[in-house]
Amino acid sequence: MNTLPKNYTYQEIMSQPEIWQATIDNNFTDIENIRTWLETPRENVLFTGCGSTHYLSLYAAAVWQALTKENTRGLPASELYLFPELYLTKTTSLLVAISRSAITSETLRALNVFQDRIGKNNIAITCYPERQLSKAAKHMITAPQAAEQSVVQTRSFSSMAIMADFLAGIAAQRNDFIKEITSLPTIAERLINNYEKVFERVGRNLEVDHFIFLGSGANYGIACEAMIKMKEMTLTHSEAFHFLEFRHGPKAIIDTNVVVVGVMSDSARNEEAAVLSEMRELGAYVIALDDSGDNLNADEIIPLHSGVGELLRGILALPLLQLLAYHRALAKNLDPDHPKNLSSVVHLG
Ligand code: F1P
Repeated sequence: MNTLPKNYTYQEIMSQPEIWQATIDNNFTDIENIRTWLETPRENVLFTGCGSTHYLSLYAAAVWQALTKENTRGLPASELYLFPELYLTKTTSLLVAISRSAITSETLRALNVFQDRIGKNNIAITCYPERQLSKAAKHMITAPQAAEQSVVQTRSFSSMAIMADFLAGIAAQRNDFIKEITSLPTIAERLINNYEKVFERVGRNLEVDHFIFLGSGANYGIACEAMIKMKEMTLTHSEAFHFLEFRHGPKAIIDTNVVVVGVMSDSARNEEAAVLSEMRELGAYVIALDDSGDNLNADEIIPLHSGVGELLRGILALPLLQLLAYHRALAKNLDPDHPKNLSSVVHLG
């Protein structure tokens, strides 16, 4: 182990395959019990969190709606407790509150407002089963082993995403989807072994000073998470967009100092590939994470060869996008465990 860097973040990123497996082993035998939590009919479903877990809520809500066909949205916890009338409806029937720490003030307040105004079903997804959010929620699904020492969420984010996908698979009675989730640890191990060097090389190139992460559909939440990892760990300007939205103005910043990373879907692959090709022609350094990797105009093509559907591809991209930020942090002599200005939890008075 003495070959590993001394910081926590690297070890936590690299441990994701085994931590995902532990998360699956600890939770995926509980299907029948969890099925009793998911009362029907459900009409409007909300996912919420803060920072990384807000972005996780965007991803999880997209997966839930794609599988269940229920009207589902993800939103920041601050929005839910400060402007409940904008988000709660007469038929809102479930809140899933996501928080690594289970003590973020905004998320606790959002759950409280939901329970007061809706009084319906709610589930916490977290790494700390013994803390406030877990105790206040009606149900919880947890991954204690995924918690980090680092301020930066890496394996906790991806493990909580796996638990959210598991819930969606149960809600939609999609055992095939749940089975696909169980294949993720082995695929991630292969991808990390095969491609860490690519993301280390790009991360260490300090002539780059701007990162753009593109993701559409369920991958937009993943693109947002990659963006915040780059910001938190490396203090570099980074942004996330839906693929085709990037053409509508933001592409003005494209130049040879910009890296564009695309997390590709199947549904919109052709349109997404066209955006990446255009940005490369404008001078950007383009990285495409795609299942086949065929016929793409990019500087780096990462064929995931996952064999899983597009709703799970973003989780497989996460360790590599975390490594991109991690290696850039080291190249900039920054401490990835303790990002400037940040703490692990935001407590409000
Ligand atoms: C939420 C959060 C993190 C962020 C930072 C501060 O934490 O905003 O997303 O990266 O660590 O806290 P949590 O509610 O998921 O514990």
